[in-house]
Amino acid sequence: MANKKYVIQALVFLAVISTAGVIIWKTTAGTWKTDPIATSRITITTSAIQHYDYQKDITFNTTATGAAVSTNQGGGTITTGFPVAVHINSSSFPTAADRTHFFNDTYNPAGKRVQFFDSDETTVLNYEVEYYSTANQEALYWVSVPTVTGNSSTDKIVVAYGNDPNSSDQDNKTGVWDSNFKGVWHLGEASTPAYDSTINANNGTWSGNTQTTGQVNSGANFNNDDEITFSAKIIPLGAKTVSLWVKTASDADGVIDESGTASTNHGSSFYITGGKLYFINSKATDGQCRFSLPPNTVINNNVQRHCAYTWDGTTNANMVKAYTDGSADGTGTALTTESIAASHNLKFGNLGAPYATGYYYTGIIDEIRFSNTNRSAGWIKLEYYSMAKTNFNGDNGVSSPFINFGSQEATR
Ligand SMILES: [Ca+2]
Ligand SMILES: [Ca+2]
Ligand SMILES: [Ca+2]
Repeated sequence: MANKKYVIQALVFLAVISTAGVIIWKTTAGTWKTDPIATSRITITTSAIQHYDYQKDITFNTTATGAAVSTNQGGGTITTGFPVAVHINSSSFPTAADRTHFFNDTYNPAGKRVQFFDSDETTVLNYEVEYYSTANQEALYWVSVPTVTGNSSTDKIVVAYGNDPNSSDQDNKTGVWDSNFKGVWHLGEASTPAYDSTINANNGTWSGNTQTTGQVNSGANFNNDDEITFSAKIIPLGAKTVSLWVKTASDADGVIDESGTASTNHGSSFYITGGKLYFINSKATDGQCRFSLPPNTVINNNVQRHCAYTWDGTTNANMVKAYTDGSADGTGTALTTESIAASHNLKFGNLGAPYATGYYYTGIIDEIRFSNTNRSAGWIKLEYYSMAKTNFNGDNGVSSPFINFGSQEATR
């Protein structure tokens, strides 16, 4: 970033001495370009879209034919944006020559030299690279979109590539996940640690798990004796959202846990019984359930399911909510509020001690997220649709696309 500032200052100086002139440069495609915004040079950075060779629109459809979300999601600034999964492959980049421009080891090493812009083609968007392979010509980016407009088919961002005007990595993963996110685990690793992409860096320890195809890039496989453990209690107290993808091989046992079932245990558990992934929260005072919410939907084994749970932290009626595959799927009411930390440090794939024996999960888990706020129904629906078509084994049978990729264009 220091280098970038230095270059920006140099360009500001350049503007002072050349205000009467027209700035031109030669692109890597071999054509000369003039600077269309030379008169506002003070705002330009070296990552201005004109400094790349190619651009492609990424358009969001939140109308009834897409994600069917009527309200705006995200905030007005980059740091409170909505994270969208952008999957670059032969589907989104169907032309082989276009993929060659994107997957270019000179201009885009490790996938971190491209730039995402808002629709104004000026506002730079934060992004995280979860996966990038030149050999496979496939990549998975998380891009923070300032606002995804409800009931719109024209809202878009732009990816710019070809050329490397900054000669420095442009990714900024902690800028993608806003301060409401308290943990985001992509589970794309093959071994310890299980990285948390948020600024909190709550990384976990793999124990026996193997990497496998998940819903979004890789996920973690659990075969009834594996777990990912943490050295802290991480599920937020009170208002919270917990979401994940599961593809079960068995219809029972602990998926996420900071609690147990004994009278002295308290905190949140996510536990499958009877084929339903319950959200259970127990009280510190007597260990009894504050609430126990089963979704309406039975999770069928061997099917990717997006499961999300929210609680506003109050005892108001029906403010504990379950969502399955982006749709409302049951509510509950908390008996009391929550003010005491959970009994056990966080675990994925098992219940906390003393219940570690016999309560292991069997199946795949991917993309676990914790937030310290109860996300809206629209937010959760968009999370589902943003991720539903990123399955590296196919597109999950989702028939109403949220993301559409335009054709490659020379930068304007
Ligand atoms: Ca993943
Ligand atoms: Ca095992
Ligand atoms: Ca089990």
